[in-house]
Amino acid sequence: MRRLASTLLALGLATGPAAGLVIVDGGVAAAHDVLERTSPAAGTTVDRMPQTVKLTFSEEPLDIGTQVVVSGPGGPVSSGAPKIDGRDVTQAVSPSSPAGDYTVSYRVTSDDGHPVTGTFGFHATVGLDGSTATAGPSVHVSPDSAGADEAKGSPFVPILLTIIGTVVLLAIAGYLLLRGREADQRA
Ligand SMILES: [Cu+2]
Repeated sequence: MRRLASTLLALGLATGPAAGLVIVDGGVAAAHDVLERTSPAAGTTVDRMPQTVKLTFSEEPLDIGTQVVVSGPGGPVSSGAPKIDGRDVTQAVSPSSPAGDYTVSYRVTSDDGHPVTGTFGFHATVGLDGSTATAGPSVHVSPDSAGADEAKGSPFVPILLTIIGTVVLLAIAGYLLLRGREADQRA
């Protein structure tokens, strides 16, 4: 009985804060600015390298610590600081940006104060410098880049974890109650 009680205590200590954290995290995630769309769109091929890369978020990001790094076959091509205009964050690129595969890594400050980061890729068939490249299977889009998926998936996992945690604790409480009754009957 004593061992069981200490097990329960350990379990409570382990799951309690985790469950609390999960609930807090779930609530906060709803206020997060989520990347809604980009131009060029993630994983697509554009005929011509655009002069700017645009990211549109679900809400207006704060004008703090905004970073958009556009990297092409020859390295980073971001030109100047990113501009926030409402929900849009625009990053200009160098006029000598070549054709090829591009990766865009961004970091904005959500209006709830949290950083929102991610990466996406696209392919430019013709560069701003006039060079050309062939789109192949080399356009990589990282799985965490799709902001929409993140928004859909995140609320369910915390809820599921909370349910599992509650069920486990109820089962242990029920077991302890039964054990207590048996002990009473024996006494
Ligand atoms: Cu947040």
